[in-house]
Amino acid sequence: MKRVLTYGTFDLLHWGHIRLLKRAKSLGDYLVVGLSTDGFNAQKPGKKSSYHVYETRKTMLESIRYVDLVIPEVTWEQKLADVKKYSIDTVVMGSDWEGSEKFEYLKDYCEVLYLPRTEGTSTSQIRRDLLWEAIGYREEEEQ
Ligand code: C2G
Repeated sequence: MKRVLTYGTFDLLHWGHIRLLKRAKSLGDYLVVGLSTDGFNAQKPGKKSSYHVYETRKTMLESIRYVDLVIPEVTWEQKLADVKKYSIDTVVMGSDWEGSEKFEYLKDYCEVLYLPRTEGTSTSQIRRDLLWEAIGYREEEEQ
């Protein structure tokens, strides 16, 4: 039983998230997702507060066929404890995390893999697109 672990906020769940989870699961038999809590997100530099609260994001992730367990991510430092507690063989992240010291140190304890990000989509892109659409809509209304 090969066990895989990944982390993220997974807000406004989109195709990039689903592809990451699908590829992560294909690397093993059991996928654990460390889901950033609202409090932890508040500590991430430059991260807006998520649209969906933790419980909503957790419920959405648990409904995805590739996900076997969702655990809270409350600190940057919990990863090694998670790897040991859940007997993780492989930690997987998107390539935007490639080489990050937040993950590289885990290589002494398990495999660490970075998978190419899905281009053209992101939570912030979705937010921007919806905002512009709303602005455009309002301009049409005022004309
Ligand atoms: N991702 C992706 N393609 C996208 C967007 C995201 O492959 N277009 C991947 C990210 O690389 C990450 C995962 O999907 O591996 C979750 O993305 P986020 O929710 O944005 O996670 P992030 O805010 O980077 O939090 O301790 C690690 C952090 O919790 C990761």
